[in-house]
Amino acid sequence: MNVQSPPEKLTARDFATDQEVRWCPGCGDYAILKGVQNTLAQLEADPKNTVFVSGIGCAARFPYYMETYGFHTIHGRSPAVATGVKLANPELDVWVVGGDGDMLSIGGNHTMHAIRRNVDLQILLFNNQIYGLTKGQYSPTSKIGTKSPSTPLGSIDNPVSAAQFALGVGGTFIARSSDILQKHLPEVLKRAYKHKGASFVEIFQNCIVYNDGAFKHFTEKSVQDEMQIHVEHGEPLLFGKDKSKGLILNKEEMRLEVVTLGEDGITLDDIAIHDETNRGLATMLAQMDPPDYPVALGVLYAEPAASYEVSVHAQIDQATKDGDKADLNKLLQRGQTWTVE
Ligand SMILES: Cc1ncc(C[n+]2csc(CCOP(=O)(O)OP(=O)(O)O)c2C)c(N)n1
Ligand code: SF4
Repeated sequence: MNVQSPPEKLTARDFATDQEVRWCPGCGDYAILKGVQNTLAQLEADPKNTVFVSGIGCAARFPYYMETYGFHTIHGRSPAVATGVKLANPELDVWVVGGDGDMLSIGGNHTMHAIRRNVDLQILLFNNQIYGLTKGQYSPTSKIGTKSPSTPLGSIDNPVSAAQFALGVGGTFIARSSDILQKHLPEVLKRAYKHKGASFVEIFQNCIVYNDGAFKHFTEKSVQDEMQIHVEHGEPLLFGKDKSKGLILNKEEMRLEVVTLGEDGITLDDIAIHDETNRGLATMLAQMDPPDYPVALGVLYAEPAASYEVSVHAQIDQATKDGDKADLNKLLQRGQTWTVE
């Protein structure tokens, strides 16, 4: 008698390839790679059904290191390739990985359309506020004043906020985490994976060589309690050591305000509750910046909506059922043609 043993559970290591990882020692990308591999193991994902698609950049080397299918495509075009993969094979889990330059500069247009169409992809944007691979030019997320080889006097462009961009183009899932939050990141990625539609996750990532410490004002241990707020649906927006601070909604000015519990008669009842289905609240959270506000991390916004590939296939099925048999000759002869004499 043949006794079938249950399939072995995969571990994070099973999602790692034998490729030599070519990131600088200490790069935040290593921690994100580990976080993604852990997440896939926890989700019991099937490597045969998983695809990583990337453009060009340091972050975009990601598919080489994942023991799954993968495409290393061209700069800024990964959302287009990933959309094609998902449309052709809707049963695949498709992840898109890229840097802030790849996804918001040359690829901004492609990222916008994947998000607004709500293609069922997990889009991971590694934001290091710089171009890493091409040696440290400023990027569309760089802060004003960033001195780089392409801005020796300091950049003068207003930076784009990745999360606000995704919210603005109608994204149905927008979340944020950081390379050093090894527990938080997999939780956010799991939520992204489960969301049907485009899940956009901005991951703050330290480029130790060209922009070291870009996020230390909210990620360093000494300040993280005061400068980070981890939002959770249905929970009060509390932060700080001992959760002694919170956010209230100033309804007259339509903005969030930082308060301290116990001061000026503020109690827990005054604190705003996070509602991840409220796009307005998510936008206010995405706008917050130190030193006046903490940085909001976690799922800022999530809303169920029809996923693009489902709608496309439903439309094709319907048209096939309802329509006449496709006849190319009839189409060509239908009259709207002319002859140049
Ligand atoms: C069409 C085209 N233009 C420019 C480049 C050069 N290039 C390669 S990666 C890159 C930017 C990388 O920065 P980012 O996307 O932020 O990723 P990181 O390297 O920081 O992870 C640029 C400009 C290219 N490869 N192709
Ligand atoms: S240049 Fe920066 S982003 Fe690229 S591998 Fe090195 S540390 Fe990482």
